Amino acid sequence: MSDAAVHVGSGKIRELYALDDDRLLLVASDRISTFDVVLPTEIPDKGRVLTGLSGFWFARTEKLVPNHLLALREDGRTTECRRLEMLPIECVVRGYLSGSGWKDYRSTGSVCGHRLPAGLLESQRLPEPIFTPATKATTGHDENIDREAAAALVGAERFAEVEQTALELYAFASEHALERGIILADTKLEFGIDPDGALVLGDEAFTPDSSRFWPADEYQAGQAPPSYDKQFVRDYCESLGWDKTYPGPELPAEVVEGTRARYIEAFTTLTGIDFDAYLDDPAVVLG
Ligand code: Q0Z
Repeated sequence: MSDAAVHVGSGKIRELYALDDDRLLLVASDRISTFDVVLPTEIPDKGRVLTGLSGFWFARTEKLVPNHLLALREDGRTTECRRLEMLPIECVVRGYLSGSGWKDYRSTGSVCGHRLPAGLLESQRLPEPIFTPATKATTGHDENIDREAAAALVGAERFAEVEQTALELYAFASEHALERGIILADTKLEFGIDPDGALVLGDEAFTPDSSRFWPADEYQAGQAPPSYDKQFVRDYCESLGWDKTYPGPELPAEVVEGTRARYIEAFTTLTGIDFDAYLDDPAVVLG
């Protein structure tokens, strides 16, 4: 990384640096979280898999919406990006009923103001994908909000634009994934505005950390599907009887190796690109 880069933000998994007034570096670590706790053991190459996947999706969706990607660095885990004015909402699209969407549906019959048919099961595919914005919580969990609340935060015109764009992006990526045996149950997108006022896709895109990936061949409505990437970690943590509060447990080598293999399998399955080719030259995902 450039010596001049100034650290400007930390997520649980990623770090953000400013290169100059117009450019940021987004660095994906190999940290992994489960049940909202970052574990003390890393998954080698996880940050490279997620960076490569985001780059792949950015390159393939740039006709739908411009994005912040400027370049992938040789380390495979660092994205150079345009610095944007980020919108103050998380742009979630759900094609299936899971997580907070399922919880909200069970208690109210609606998700973010979308009235849904009665009798839906956990994990069931929705009649059509829905845009379910959330506020960005500085601590704790994002809070689902309805379209009126989201429009109040970004303006009615911008709201209509991000809703339409997020639904188009989800349709594209979920169809691509399903053709390769992966259900993209839902996803969280973040958008910003460039100096010309144009909407730009930022952050990460359609990674297993920003989306629920489910193996299509094991999918069944009415049960919580296994996570494509984190199931070994969850199963191991459940087997310990850990109370899911900090600190989390160390992972044994076989759980680390199995999980690493799943991340790399997701990369290869979705991109059709050999992961070693990505390590050799990260720009292969942009072609
Ligand atoms: C992304 C985040 C991370 C902590 C700000 N292109 C952009 N322009 C302006 N701001 C951002 C971006 Cl991506 C931006 N985040 C999320 C990422 C660590 C927080 F790596 N915050």
